[in-house]
Amino acid sequence: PAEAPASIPAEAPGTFRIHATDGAARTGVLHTAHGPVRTPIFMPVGTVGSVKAVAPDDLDAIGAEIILGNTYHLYLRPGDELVARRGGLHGFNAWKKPILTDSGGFQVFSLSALRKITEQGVEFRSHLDGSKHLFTPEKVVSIQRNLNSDIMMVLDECVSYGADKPYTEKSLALTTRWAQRCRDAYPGGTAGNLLFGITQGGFFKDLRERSIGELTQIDFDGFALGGLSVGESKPEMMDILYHCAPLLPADKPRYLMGVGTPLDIINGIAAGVDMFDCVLPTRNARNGTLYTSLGKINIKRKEFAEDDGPLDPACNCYACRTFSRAYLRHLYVAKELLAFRLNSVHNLTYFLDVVRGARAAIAEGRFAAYKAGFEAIYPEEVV
Ligand code: PRF
Ligand code: ZN
Repeated sequence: PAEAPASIPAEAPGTFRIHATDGAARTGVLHTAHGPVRTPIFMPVGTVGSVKAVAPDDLDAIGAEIILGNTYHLYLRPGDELVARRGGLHGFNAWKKPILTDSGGFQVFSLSALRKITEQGVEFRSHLDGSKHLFTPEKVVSIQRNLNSDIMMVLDECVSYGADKPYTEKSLALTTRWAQRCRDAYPGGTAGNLLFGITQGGFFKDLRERSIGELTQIDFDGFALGGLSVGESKPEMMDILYHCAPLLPADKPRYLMGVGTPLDIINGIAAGVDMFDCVLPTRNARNGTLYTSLGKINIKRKEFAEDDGPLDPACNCYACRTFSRAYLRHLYVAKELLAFRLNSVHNLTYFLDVVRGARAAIAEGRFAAYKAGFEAIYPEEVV
């Protein structure tokens, strides 16, 4: 058996079929209004409606199946109603495959000033012009419907690392009430915008269990683990990840938000997670940090000045097929814009190869060996 075939017959949005399992790891297909997504999947981040430095034809060549957009950014600029008038985000940015949008709550907490959380929602000031706004659960669903997102996320509060138990407990209860209001604002239907719930609970296992228990009472199309990779140590993250992922419904897609390194993703898959997103491959590409089959390198180093070999001999991306390390180093050192594109194309290809390889390994019952291979490449990260 192999991973799901290249051509997958269309099914109703929200249909999630698991084709094979290996331990807790699973491989399958999630169907959306803009086509299928093979899982486990890595989703390149296109915060403002563009995956930085790469165009949709690059993304197609890389093999991206779904990208992220962000409610907070697109609402502030250019505005979700402007996007709606251009046929939603797909009509606006010309990416025709699935798009998942984060709800904006997380960005409000990380970017905007003067945020105030009440029962009603979260009040904040724009990081662009200081203007005042209110995100309610109903509002973020309405924005994501205007964007015509394939997978919408509920409004949640991502509790900061170090929050105490009483605060985390109150916060997760609010997150549950907001999740229910998001569901009530859009009971679902024929338009095909899926809605995922987000579980929270900080670093308290009993609160994590409570959040999962409450959220899974609501009829969502998938469930996310939020509030991880927020400054905790690797062992703390892995402890919560391996404890919580199996508690999420087995028949719905599971999404680990904002995670992570290649080894984090491999651990997520081992724990039973199906979807991942992170700015790491694109952000690192822009500062010269590149992932290869032999580990991470920084292309600016002098040792690559006359290295005529490919960036990664095991990679089949446009950058690796076409250019030498010496040329890629030159572009980077000369601050040429092409460096951003080529480095991003490569790093995204690497992350998509990680999940593509995982799908094949799960289908063939050799995921443990596949995981061990990554532990050998990234020994400093093994916990
Ligand atoms: N909530 C939302 N988006 C997120 C997170 C979260 O907890 C995280 C945590 N790593 C990343 N992105 N809505
Ligand atoms: Zn490459």
